Amino acid sequence: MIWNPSKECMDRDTLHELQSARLRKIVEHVYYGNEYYRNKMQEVGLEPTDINGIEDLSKLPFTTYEDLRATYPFGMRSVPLSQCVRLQSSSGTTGKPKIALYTRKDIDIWSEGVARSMAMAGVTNEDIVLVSYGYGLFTGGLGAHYGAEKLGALVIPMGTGNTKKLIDMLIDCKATVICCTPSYLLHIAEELEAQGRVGEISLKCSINGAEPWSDEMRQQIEKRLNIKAYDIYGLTEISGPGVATDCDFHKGLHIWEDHFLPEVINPETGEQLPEGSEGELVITCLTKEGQPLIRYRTRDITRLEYEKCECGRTMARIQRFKGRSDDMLIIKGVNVFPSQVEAALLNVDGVTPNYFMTVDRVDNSDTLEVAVEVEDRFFSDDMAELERLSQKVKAQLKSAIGLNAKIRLVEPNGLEHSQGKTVHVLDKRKLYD
Ligand code: DLL
Repeated sequence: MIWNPSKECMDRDTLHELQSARLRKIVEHVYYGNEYYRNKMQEVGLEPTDINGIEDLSKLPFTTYEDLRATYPFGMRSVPLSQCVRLQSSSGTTGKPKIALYTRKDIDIWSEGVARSMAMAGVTNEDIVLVSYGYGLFTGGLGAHYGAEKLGALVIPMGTGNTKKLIDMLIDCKATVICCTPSYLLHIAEELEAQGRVGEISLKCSINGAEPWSDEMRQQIEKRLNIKAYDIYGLTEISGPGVATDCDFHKGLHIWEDHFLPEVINPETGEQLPEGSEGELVITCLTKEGQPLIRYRTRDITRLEYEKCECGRTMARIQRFKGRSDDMLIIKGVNVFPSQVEAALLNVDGVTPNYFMTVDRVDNSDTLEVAVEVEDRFFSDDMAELERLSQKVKAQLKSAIGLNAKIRLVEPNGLEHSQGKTVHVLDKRKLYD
């Protein structure tokens, strides 16, 4: 089903006119509403009147995570806080999280994007949608929740953390749609298989995202649960889930271009690349009020396909992600920067900040092991002493990155100390096709 055909199937010339008009308006909005943006534009000698349409997009400076950090917590907003009704956030490189602020209209736009995405997967007001993304600061739970409610579906705000209870709710309440990360859904499938209860579910489809996954993983989910699985993409800074989703044809994720203007750049030079090239996805918010970002560098590497899709939609399609242009890892759906691990270790007396992370996927569940060097003066044969140190490191990491890591203490200087760039991460998962 197409939720908003007049927009989703718009002819591209009309779409470009709409995007140009919206770009002019949003540039004016941030210029007069946000001092930081005004300064950034003035530094490159730009006035809002220099932007006539999308052909002028590349004149505008990029927005990066560093800008969010420099203005933390509220300095990227373009309206007074009294007009904002929601804050969400996700992790940043060290210390400061990325914050997103929303007005009531922004929540509506966000919900519209998710509603379009869910409708694309065939969700209607007849459906019972179990949301098992995290609720709270993470955008997954509330984003999927509001989108499903907008469609009029019955929402079960399950959240994460209790697979046994989830399975009972899934079966007893006859949920027809499940929203969660793809790796968690495979874990649920395994549990259902172990309990011999796959035949008892009423699911018809799943809407999975928040982490990279391969086509092979989609096929596995579909086969094991006998459902259709759809890919949903988004990021906190731009709003959350529902920036783009794939349709029945699975030939890329349609991005809602009337709200989010995409371009692809060379991550090294920042140069805008011609249509169809692979590079870093950059998104400009065209309609947001609270904290619209201009030319935000997502760090996600992909390619855009502009040809009209067999489903009838004209909106460009994001092709399978090929990786990131920074070192962010997504472990159990949680964004983790290696630098956060280093910063956390600096808070523990007895270990050095040298570490080595090994990420793997065992039985469809992500695992993280962190090897940490014990300082010379703390190294001993006393196992109880070392166990206490290990627990301290574990707790510190849990509070820094929100994950339970397996800690492996190694002897002083037991890890590689490179003269050049030390490699701190081994990711054994096969995340990208
Ligand atoms: O992960 C928002 C979201 C929630 C999307 C639920 C989909 C479902 P962040 O925590 O800010 O937001 O992480 C954003 O996650 O830049 C990508 O690198 C990655 N990501 C999100 N969805 C996908 C996907 C949410 N479908 C970062 N495929 C993004 C691959 C994805 N990567």
